[in-house]
Amino acid sequence: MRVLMRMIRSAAVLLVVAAALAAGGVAFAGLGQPSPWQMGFQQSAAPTMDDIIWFHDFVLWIITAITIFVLALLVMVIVKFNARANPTPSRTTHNTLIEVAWTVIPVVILVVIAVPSFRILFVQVNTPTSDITIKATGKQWYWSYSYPDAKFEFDSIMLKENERKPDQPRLLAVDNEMVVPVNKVIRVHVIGADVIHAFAVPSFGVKMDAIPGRLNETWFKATREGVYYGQCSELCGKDHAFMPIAVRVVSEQAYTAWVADAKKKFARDEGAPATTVAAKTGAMPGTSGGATTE
Ligand SMILES: [Cu+2]
Repeated sequence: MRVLMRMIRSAAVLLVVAAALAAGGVAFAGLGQPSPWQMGFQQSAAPTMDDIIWFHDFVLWIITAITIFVLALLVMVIVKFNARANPTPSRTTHNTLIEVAWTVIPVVILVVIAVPSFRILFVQVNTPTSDITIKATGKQWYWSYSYPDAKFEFDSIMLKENERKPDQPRLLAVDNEMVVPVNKVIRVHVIGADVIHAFAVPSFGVKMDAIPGRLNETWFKATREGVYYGQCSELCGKDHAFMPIAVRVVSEQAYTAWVADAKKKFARDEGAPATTVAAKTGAMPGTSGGATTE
């Protein structure tokens, strides 16, 4: 009995510590990038991610309640029905009421989880009328962004240690960020040029496979200006960890100015091949050429 009490006491202490850490995690969570000692998600900057965070917290409450309930039942069985406390066990084998209850209640719980889950899934899958379309192409090992309406395309390569400014995060900052205006629906067409990659930006709640020969679509609406980082999220070869995604969300005016600039900066001869950086990526850390597929 004393052992049991000690176990319950240490479980309670653990719960309090976990709750304190979880509450602190909200403060630790970075905007657009991970932060030291972060618990939970990165801060949301899009309605889709608000939904995901809400759903995560909602399911966490349900799981916690179920876990505590099952633990209480186990403790009850251990205490009340051990050989010493209950030397002559009952021979009962059926109880209709309990059997109906333990079938119906889990079904009700699953329905309660399924309804908001499907609602969020439908919102994610159906792109609303979009303001801008951008095509993100995953390549070994960098991303290319094409703005078909403005007719330019550019490559986005991770900055090496000596190229990075002090305020830019390691292994996430890139030379040319994808730029989008704030509060606009951005439709992202995602495709792979060589192997399967995945376009993922945690703060926007976006993750979509980039598959060669298949055009996938996702969308986001960034509601706060800033720089948001993501990473390729499909093992795609040896430099999988070195092809980050950086999205800069700016005001509408700043976006228009950037597009005008980018049209000149990324202008190219229509006859030239789509990508001209194959040689440049050869200089990535530890790269000596040779394709790896996953
Ligand atoms: Cu990749």
